[in-house]
Amino acid sequence: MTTRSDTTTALNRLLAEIEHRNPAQPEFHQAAHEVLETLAPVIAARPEYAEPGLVERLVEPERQVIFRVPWQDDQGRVHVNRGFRVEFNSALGPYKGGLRFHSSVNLGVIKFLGFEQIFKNALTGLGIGGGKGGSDFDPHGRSDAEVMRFCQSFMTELYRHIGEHTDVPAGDIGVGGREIGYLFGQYRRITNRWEAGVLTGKGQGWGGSLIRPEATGYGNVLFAAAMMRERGEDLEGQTAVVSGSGNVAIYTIEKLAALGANAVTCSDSSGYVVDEKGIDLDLLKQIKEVERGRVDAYAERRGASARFVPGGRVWDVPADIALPSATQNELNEADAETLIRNGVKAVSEGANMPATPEAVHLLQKAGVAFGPGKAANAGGVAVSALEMAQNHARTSWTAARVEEELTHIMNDIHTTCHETAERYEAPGDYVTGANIAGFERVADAMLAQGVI
Ligand code: NDP
Ligand code: 2IT
Repeated sequence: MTTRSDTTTALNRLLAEIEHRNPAQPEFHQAAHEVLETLAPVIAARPEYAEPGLVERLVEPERQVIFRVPWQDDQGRVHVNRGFRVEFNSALGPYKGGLRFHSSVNLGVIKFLGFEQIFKNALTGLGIGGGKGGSDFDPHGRSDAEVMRFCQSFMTELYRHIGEHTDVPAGDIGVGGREIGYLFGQYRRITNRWEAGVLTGKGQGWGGSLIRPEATGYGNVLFAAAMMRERGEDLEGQTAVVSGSGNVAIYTIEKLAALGANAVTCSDSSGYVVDEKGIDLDLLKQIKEVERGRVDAYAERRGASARFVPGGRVWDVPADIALPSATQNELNEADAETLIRNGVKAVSEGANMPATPEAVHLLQKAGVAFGPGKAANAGGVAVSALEMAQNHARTSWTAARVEEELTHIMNDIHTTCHETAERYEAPGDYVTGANIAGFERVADAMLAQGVI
């Protein structure tokens, strides 16, 4: 019989091996620690999960592709970026996950994101495996023509690795509707196939699903609302701090307003804006989605209620709930202390791994409801899977239908995480609930499919 302490010892040995075999990948180590540290109770309780090699297979990607992406800027200069696609696990369905274009991208970052994606996608219950890709290309300040040439070069290699039944990329940081359009065009040109289901986040009118742009932010607010309900409260009248000002942040702010809460901040890598009257979404969308500008322009144009704090941290602004929606490790221990001191009730992760392990620990210890990204931000990939379903059936659903499905999926994920945490004697611990529930689904499929 395997005891919990034997299991913990074995998992710790595996974590040391992961660090040794994957040097210089701190984000991947962090993600692996965060998941494996919560699995001992389920592995000890269900002996089939202690099968040698199961967890070892789970932490090793099925396939990792790294390629050169050469492209020419508007002055004719040649740039060489690096492209990645990590196909992590396909036990539940085709690899599924976004592409990130950001100067900080490297193999370790893509592996952390791909690893998280396995469990997130399992939690949706929609039959999708886990993968992630991207490039260290920085789209800031690049013209549309430069972005198009980059995307075309990127797809000229990526196309041979993806397909509607194989691997289905989508957007992430630096990849939105514009980039998905260029990528899809090049895929169609090279393959001579109208294969709508090969990418998600497509435009309306050529295979995109209504509500996909909104889905991650809307879903995170629905998850936060479910956590608040569990505490006997709702979002009505609550003040929220939101970081980021991209796709996830914008539709988080929109849904908060729809549910009667007030988001008073947004940010980008230059600093943050605090707006006492609440963020004016029309203005923010104009600056970020149309002009591709910086958040200080928001404060300049909004008038007296708003100010820009260069280089500051949104977590200094007092609020009832916090929704980090920019990037990994953007909310540290000191930020968690500030949030707790200011009386925060819930933190729900729109971004992937935005809170450091020390911050998560502090928040949970203080009794703050904490929604981990792999559960709270699963709405985006869930609606991507609904986009694939619509593409397959050559149909498109109404916005109301997609939103109804999204609401159902987010509530279901919340219930699953909540109940799983209770089952493993960690009531209210959504991190443990999400990790174990996602793990059970993937591990069961891997065991059934043999040693591959
Ligand atoms: P966008 O590119 O649309 O927006 C990213 C925002 O975060 C920008 O405001 C950007 O500011 C800011 N940001 C990015 N990197 C940093 C950094 N290193 N430091 C400070 N600010 C930063 O991306 P998304 O909104 O799509 O993604 C945001 C987060 O949500 C990511 O963690 C992503 O993985 C996650 N996510 C996204 C999903 C989706 O469907 N798009 C689904 C699930 C999770 P700046 O422009 O100055 O860089
Ligand atoms: O992190 C994520 O879940 C995403 N970037 C969305 C992935 C997707 O395939 O829609």
